Amino acid sequence: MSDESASQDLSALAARAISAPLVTHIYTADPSAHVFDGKIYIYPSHDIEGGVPFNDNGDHFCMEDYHVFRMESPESEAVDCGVALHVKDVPWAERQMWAPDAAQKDGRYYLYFPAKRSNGLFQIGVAVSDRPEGPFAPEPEAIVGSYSIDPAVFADDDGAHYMYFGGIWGGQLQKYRDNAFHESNEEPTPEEPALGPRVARLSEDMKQFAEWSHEIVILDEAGQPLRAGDHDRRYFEGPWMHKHQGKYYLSYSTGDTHLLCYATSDHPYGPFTYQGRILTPVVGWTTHHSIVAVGDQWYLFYHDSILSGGVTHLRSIKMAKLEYDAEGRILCQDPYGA
Ligand code: FUB
Repeated sequence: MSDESASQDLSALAARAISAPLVTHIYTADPSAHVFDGKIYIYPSHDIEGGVPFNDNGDHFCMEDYHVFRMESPESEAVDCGVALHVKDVPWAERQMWAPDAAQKDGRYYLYFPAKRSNGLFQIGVAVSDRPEGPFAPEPEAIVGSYSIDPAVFADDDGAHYMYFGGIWGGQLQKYRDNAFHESNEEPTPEEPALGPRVARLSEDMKQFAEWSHEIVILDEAGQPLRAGDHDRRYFEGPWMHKHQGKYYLSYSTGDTHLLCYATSDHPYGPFTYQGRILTPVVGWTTHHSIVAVGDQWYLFYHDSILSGGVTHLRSIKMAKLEYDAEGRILCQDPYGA
C-alpha cells in the first residue's frame, strides 16, 4: 500500500472512530483509570520516540516517565498534572517505564510501575504520594517476588488489594515457572495450557506482596484451560480486574491477535471462565485498557495509534461507554464503529 492510500485509510478510520484522543500534546498509552475523591484520574504510559528499532521484545517502547491526567467528569478535558515519576529517580530501575496502575488507601496514593533493571529483567516497583496526581516518591527497591509487566491493582469490597500482573514475549512472563526465572523457559507448546497472569494480595502497607503470586487459570466453555495455541482467546498481557453485580471480571489483551477479551469468576483468584471479546483490534500492534464505573455508567479506557499516523509505539488514550446485557455480558465494540 502506498503512503498516500495508507493515510487515506487512517483518515477514514479516524472519521469513524467511536472516540477522540483524550490527550493530544504528548503520546499516552495503557490507561489505568480510577475514580479518586470524586474525580477521574488516569495513569497511562508516556510514549516517546527513542529511535530504537521495532522488535518482538518491544525495545522500541522506551518510555522514561509518567504523567497523570485528571478529569472532573467524563465529558470534561483530561488535564495533564505533570511529571509524576521519572526513571532517573528510581534507584533500582534503568529503563522502559511500561504500563502503570495506581491505588488509594487511607489517604495515600500508590503508583505501581514496571521497569527494566540494568540486567534487562523487568520488575514492578511502587511509589507513594499524598495526592492522586503525585509527584510520587519511589521505594528504593522493587517489590520482592515481582517480575514481568503490567501491574493492575484491584480493591475488593472487603478492603483487600490484589495485584494482577504479567505479560508474555517482551514482558518476559514465559521465562518464569512457579515464581522462578530460568533463561531456558519458553512459552508452552500450542497444545499445553496457556500461561496465565499472576495475582498476589498486597501487604497492609501496600508496598509488598503479602504472599507469593499465584497463576490465574482461564477455562474454556468445557471447563478446560485455554491452550497456548488459542491465540484468539489466551492471555497475553494487560490484565484488569473489576467487579460487576458480585462477579469478578478479568479482562486482558490477546497480544498478537490484538483483541481485548474477558473471563469471569466468583473469586479474585479464579479459576476464570472465558466469556468473549470487549474490543476488536485498534490501529497499532498493542491494545491495553481499563474499566471503571463513574456513577452508574461504566467506561472503557483504551488506546490506539491513529494520532501518530499508525506508529505502534506512539499511542493516544481514549475512552468510550461500556455496556452489559441483562445477563452481565459485556457488549463487544469496534473502535471504528463498523
Ligand atoms: O506500553 C508498553 C507495553 O505495551 C505495555 O506494558 C503493554 O501492555 C503494551 O501495551
